[in-house]
Amino acid sequence: DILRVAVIGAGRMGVDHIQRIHARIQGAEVAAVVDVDLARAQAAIEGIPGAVALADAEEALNNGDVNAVLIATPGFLHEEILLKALAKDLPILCEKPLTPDAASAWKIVEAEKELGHQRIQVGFMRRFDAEYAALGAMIRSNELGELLMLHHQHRNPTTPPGFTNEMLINDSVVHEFDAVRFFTGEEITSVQVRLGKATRNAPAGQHDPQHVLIETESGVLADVEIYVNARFGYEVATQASFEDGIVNIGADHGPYTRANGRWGGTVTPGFEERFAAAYDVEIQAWVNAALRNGIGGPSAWDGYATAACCEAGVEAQKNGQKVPVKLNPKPAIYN
Ligand code: ISE
Repeated sequence: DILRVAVIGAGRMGVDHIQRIHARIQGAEVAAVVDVDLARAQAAIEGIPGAVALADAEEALNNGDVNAVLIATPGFLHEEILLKALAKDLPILCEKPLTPDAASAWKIVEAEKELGHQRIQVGFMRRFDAEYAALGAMIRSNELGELLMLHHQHRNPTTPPGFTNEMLINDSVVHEFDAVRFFTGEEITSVQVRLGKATRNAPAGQHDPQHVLIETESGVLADVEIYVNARFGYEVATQASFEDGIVNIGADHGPYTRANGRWGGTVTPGFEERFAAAYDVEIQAWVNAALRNGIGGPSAWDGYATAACCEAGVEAQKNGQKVPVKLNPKPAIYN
């Protein structure tokens, strides 16, 4: 059996996944690439035998050669494609965010509930990063006692054109919402955002950096520095404070070199490089599970719960208050 994947969206992440599926993933091939800009879709299938370039997602879903979908369009376009792909009962890998707000994400959860089984895996790739997985295991083992606090740094060198102030929450901090839920195994109960002194390097309309304070059901506090025009490169790191110790992940990585009067390593340029291995493991897990009619990672419920956090976060950006996160009851298919 083989997954014949239609990749919807030939932007930065779509192209990265197309290359990954073509070169490294077992059990899957790129069957179609869709982009509103057909030339971009054509460029993306170059060197991939048997793949077609299309300008319309529906055409790809109706193509008899396609039996799975990877959605890599901007988040606000996900809902429509998700509903169409679910109606065809296709395995779906949907890049984050599932959708940008709770009401639209809940529609997706309801459609999947109606279908009666899980078909959507959401692209929270950090769960597949080796250090994230190791910290998750330490938390669950209780070897350092209870986890008390999480401190996250999330820094990007720059943002693409059209990256709005809301997208600092919806596209960037959405990863920390998922990470906090993944680490604690709890839902998030409130989000607060503080806007402090801003960099001169942010484009008009974006306040950067921002400080986000997250609280979970048991009272674990997690703070996030989201800083998306940090210039120097890309960094995603976490420090976890336990009753009996402190654990750091993600900040620096070898090789560290001493030479010519200097010591140190190299700065990672972007998320594709930082999470290259995690993306490979993520997509392979999806393919393996999809071939057995399941999902191999975060679910539409995780997409919905984080969308509710994003909605609270965007409100909190505006009013500076601690905004509660309210979730609908979890449907049984997610237990
Ligand atoms: C981007 O969309 C991602 O998903 C990256 O992981 C994140 O670091 C970045 O801030 C987002 O814009």
